[in-house]
Amino acid sequence: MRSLFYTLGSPFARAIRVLLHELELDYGKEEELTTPTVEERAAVTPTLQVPTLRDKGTTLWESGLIADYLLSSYPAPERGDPPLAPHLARPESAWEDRLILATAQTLGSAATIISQMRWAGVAWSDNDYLTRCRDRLPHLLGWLEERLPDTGHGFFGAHLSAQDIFLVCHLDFIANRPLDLDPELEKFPKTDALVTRLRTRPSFLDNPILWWDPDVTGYAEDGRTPLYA
Ligand SMILES: N[C@@H](CCC(=O)N[C@@H](CS)C(=O)NCC(=O)O)C(=O)O
Repeated sequence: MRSLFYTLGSPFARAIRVLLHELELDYGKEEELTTPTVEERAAVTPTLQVPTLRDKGTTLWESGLIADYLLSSYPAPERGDPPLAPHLARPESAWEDRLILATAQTLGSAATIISQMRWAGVAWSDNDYLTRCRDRLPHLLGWLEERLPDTGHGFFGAHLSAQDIFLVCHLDFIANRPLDLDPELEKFPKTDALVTRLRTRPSFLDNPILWWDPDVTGYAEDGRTPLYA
């Protein structure tokens, strides 16, 4: 049985959940509400991180590799507007496509490091390394913006790419955490339009990113509205 280990808040895991939805693949939801112990995580993956996928007797971690595995192993349905691209990278631009994904993932790492440290009591503005992580954002977004063809399409033009999915998941994460981070998307109109479009796609609506701050104790019956003590 296929299963995915994830936390609700992880943007890396959300991208894999969106991709599984796009590929119309069922999976067991090993959802963690609290952080498991090191031993519990280590029993599943040496990275101690989510997402981790189990499929056909194999265990995989690192979200970009999981996306590559899923797109290489399962056919992309020719539904959706636009339909999902059948590969992680197009043969004619394999390295450029992989570089776009790696760059989106660097943006996700910068945001999640800032977030983890925020809850450990260190704001990005209090720490030189975290300030550098914050300073990466406009450079990464500027570079990615140049690779989008126009305000009506994602990185692959006529197809939805894993690159589109990861970038929007990382930007939605930033938008749903009180991290004092403003990606200033008005300066990146093609990226802004991509975020707006994907937010209404069924795979994104079915796997929402939830608002979270340390005082949130749970979510209302709608599964989205945060509850406070
Ligand atoms: N490079 C990893 C990053 C995954 C990651 O940072 N996951 C976070 C949640 S957003 C996590 O598990 N953090 C707990 C930890 O690092 O111990 C990937 O792409 O899967």
